[in-house]
Amino acid sequence: MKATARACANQGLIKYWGKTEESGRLPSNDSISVCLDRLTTTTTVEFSPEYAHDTVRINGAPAGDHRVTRHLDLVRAMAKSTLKARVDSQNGFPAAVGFASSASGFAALSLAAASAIGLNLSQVELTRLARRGSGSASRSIPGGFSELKAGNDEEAVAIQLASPESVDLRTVVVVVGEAPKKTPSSEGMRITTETSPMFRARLEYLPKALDDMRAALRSGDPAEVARLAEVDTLNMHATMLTSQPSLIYWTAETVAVMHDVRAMREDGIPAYFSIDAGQNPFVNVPAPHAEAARRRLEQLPVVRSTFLCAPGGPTELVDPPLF
Ligand code: 2P0
Repeated sequence: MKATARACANQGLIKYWGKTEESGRLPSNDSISVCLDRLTTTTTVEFSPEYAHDTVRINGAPAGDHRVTRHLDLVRAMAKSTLKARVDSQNGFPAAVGFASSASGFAALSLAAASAIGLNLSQVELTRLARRGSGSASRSIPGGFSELKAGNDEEAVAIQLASPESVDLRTVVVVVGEAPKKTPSSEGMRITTETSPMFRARLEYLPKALDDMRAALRSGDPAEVARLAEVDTLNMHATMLTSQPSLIYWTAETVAVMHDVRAMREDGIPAYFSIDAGQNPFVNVPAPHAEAARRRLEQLPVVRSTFLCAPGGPTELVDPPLF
């Protein structure tokens, strides 16, 4: 009863920030993202009567991660099983890049655990399970460019909107710092929804932003996808900045990259920034300009390293197992 799955992390293009219900991780708004092919997590899960309790190792180190155990409880309840599990999870990118891996982590865990315990879930059912581990994980299941719907537990599922190959977009992942964010996403979302006077305005703005992004994906226009993601980044961060207490995920280095990306555009490179809940920006750019954008970013003194990513595929079962 062992299975191994690999999932990509994803970048919010029209971002998810706010829940209508905490325990089921029901998002306040539809969100759209792109999977990042070089930011992957591989996870092996084995259920066995020989295990007296769950054990979890992440990147080789024991992890007392209650979120993982709670997720295993969901899978056991679905399968009507009481078997305990061993979970080993390995990120395919250096921990030092400072990216939270909850999206790729819970996507890989969901598929590996469901398969190991013998549940035969459809892709949509898997997106529902992954969402209950971490909202953004749901979007990593179908891969490519995907959308997580808002709504109740039945409705809040993810679907692929466009295949990885259908939009010629590249993402430069720009590492400017390695410290973990001070306010985790779940807590940050709660603070924003309860206190930001901009949050209601964001909910009013979102339907058109989502429609524009869906149209840009349908027409396969990478520069427009990148531009709309920058617009949405600033909108989401406006709600964070105006929360009480204020959530400022940017550092001076983040802002330096934002300004350089704007200067790049004046120099003819159609690059746009996108920032999730952290200090490290993404720079989205049509594929033919990706190397030029990356070279320029690497010359900035604030930039520690970069990863050039293409759109990634769906979460899949893989071999060999990690143990
Ligand atoms: C996104 N983020 O759309 C946005 C942009 C962060 C900013 O999805 O509480 O870590 O586990 O459901 O999935 C972060 O949300 O939050 C996120 P939980 P998650 O990518």
